[in-house]
Amino acid sequence: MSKPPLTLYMAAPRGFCAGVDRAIKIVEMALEKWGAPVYVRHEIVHNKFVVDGLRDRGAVFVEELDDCPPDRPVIFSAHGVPKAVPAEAAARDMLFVDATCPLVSKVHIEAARHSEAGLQMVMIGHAGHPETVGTMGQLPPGEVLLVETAEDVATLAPRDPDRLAFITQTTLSVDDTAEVVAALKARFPAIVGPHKEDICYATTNRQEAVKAMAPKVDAMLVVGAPNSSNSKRLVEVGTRAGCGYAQLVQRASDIDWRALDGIASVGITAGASAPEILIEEVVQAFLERYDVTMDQIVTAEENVEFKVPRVLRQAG
Ligand code: 0CN
Ligand code: SF4
Repeated sequence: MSKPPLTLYMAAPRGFCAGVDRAIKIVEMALEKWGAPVYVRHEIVHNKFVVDGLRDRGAVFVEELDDCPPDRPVIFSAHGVPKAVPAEAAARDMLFVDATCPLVSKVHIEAARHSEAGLQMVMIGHAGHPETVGTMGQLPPGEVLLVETAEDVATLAPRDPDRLAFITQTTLSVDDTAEVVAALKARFPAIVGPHKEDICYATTNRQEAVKAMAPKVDAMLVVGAPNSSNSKRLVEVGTRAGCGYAQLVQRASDIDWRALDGIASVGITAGASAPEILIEEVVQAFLERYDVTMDQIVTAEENVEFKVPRVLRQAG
């Protein structure tokens, strides 16, 4: 039986960003330098495949510092940690390496700077997400007020409405965030914003590529994990940009082939924490079932790279 024809559009950029690449390298290099086990506080990046691979090599994933022995190295995940975490690790004399993405650290520094200037912070983010917990934890309780939606802005009760600044999680929807910022500016005209957006280049670029791709395809698959904020936003952006079927898949076995019955084109992208090998696995699954024509939707080129911390660059 001949295979049905299908055009596969690959979004570019997609997949790993510089912060994820660095964070994974940090765990790999720590395992090389100090041997197993190396402890990692929280999933180094939100991807089960990445985490399982590192666990096989001797990384131990825990949620809290209390779950780490005092005499083994501990790495903090790419999403960042509240200030109390490195402080506690230092107090216990633990060897720790911070894999917080430099673009998340940039937001931490911004928050501290605004706070020193006497401004109370409003953070736009998702409650309970580790990055939001980490960023809010840069300042004492009450100094950072959280808003998740434009509606939340109405209920904010700041100390002084004229002495406010806002910061955001790095992996939000660009369009939703613009709405929240507009609501903040409408209610608090004096509110101070970041010099350069807090939403990172990788989040922005992946959303742009999806917007360009969505109207061209019958269906869109986003390779990524259900706990990955930036990956979930890509599904939403795809749906809103007009794609009738947009789904998050962790790997090829998650694809609902019946839902794809009768389609002529599929767009594929991946969140910043999804490894290329899983994207290839998904493409391979299409090649097995369809007579595929490959195409690309390129909306940006990326050349960002971050160095690993010095302690890992020094010989062991
Ligand atoms: O999926 P991630 O590990 O994290 P979120 O998108 O949930 O924040 O991707 C890396 C992003 C960072 C920090
Ligand atoms: Fe850094 Fe953005 Fe990647 Fe998060 S998604 S690790 S903030 S570059």
